[in-house]
Amino acid sequence: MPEFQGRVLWGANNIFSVESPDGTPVECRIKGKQLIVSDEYNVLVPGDVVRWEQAGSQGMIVERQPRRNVLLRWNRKQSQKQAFAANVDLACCVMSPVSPPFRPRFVDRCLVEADAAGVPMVIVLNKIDQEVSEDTRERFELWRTLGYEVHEISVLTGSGMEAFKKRLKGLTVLFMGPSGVGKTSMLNLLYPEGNSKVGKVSEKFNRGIHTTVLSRAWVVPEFGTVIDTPGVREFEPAGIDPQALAHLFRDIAPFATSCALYNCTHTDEPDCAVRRAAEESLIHFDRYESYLRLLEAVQRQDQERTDKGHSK
Ligand SMILES: Nc1nc2c(ncn2[C@@H]2O[C@H](COP(=O)(O)OP(=O)(O)OP(=O)(O)O)[C@@H](O)[C@H]2O)c(=O)[nH]1
Ligand SMILES: [Mg+2]
Ligand SMILES: [Zn+2]
Repeated sequence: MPEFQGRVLWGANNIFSVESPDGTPVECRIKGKQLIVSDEYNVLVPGDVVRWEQAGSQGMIVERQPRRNVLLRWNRKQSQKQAFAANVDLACCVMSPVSPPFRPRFVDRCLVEADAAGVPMVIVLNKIDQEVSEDTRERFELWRTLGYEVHEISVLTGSGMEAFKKRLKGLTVLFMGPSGVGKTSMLNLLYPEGNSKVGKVSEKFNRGIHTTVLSRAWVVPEFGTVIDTPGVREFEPAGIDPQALAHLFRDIAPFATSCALYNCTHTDEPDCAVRRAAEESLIHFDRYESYLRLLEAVQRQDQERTDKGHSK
């Protein structure tokens, strides 16, 4: 039986669109039960590389190749971690300044997941044709000083697009962020032929209306691959050990390392070096707040996972 290897572009209801050797997508199903892994909510995600056999006009997926990296989020409904993209060269956390509103803690969480997964991440501020507040500017400055790359763009006016395009060229990139920030608009600018649907921002609630419903990889000829994902209301990184969390905040890590207390959670322990640094403003109060809230989330995940009998 002829056998091939290709990337998963998207999947729905256990049918997957997989790249064939000539680039055209082939509809594939998973052969038997061999790919079912008990603790995974999503066995195959955009970017996964699979081996598949030709079966008439369709394909049968027989194996998932080892992943170079995988991005995870916590699925609260299922109390389980959920992969949403694999083998990504560059992840973009996309924000807008006012409509929908800028959400620094959302960005902090994306950065933590990307660092934990070993995926380089850039922060993209789209819609800079809109007013950018001083507070927002300050937060972006802070990320820059922490070594994170920032791109300020506007799909509407084209501002910053040339440098941004240059940065993405030749890569498999992922767009993630809240609904309505313009992820699909960015994709459409790079690949108008894809004709992807763009939605409006609700005037009443000042947030997106969840236009994109499926994570999907788009192969953009002579450019690269873009994985566009549905906007999420909340983003919770998954698979992170609460003890390791402080080390994933670049500005908190040095203090966590020097914290004399064994197993310190850096919350309310006396003599905690992190807490002291936050009180002395050596750590930005908002970043420390991000840490505290995320710590609660990953501790809660641990509990939910145990209750459900899932392993780590
Ligand atoms: N002012 C302004 N509006 C923009 C810009 N880019 C996108 N938009 C608008 O923002 C709205 C939402 O865009 P989408 O591309 O659908 O947003 P999304 O992030 O893909 O949203 P979901 O698919 O729901 O996650 C649309 O009305 C776009 O026209 C920009 O640079 N400036
Ligand atoms: Mg979209
Ligand atoms: Zn401490």
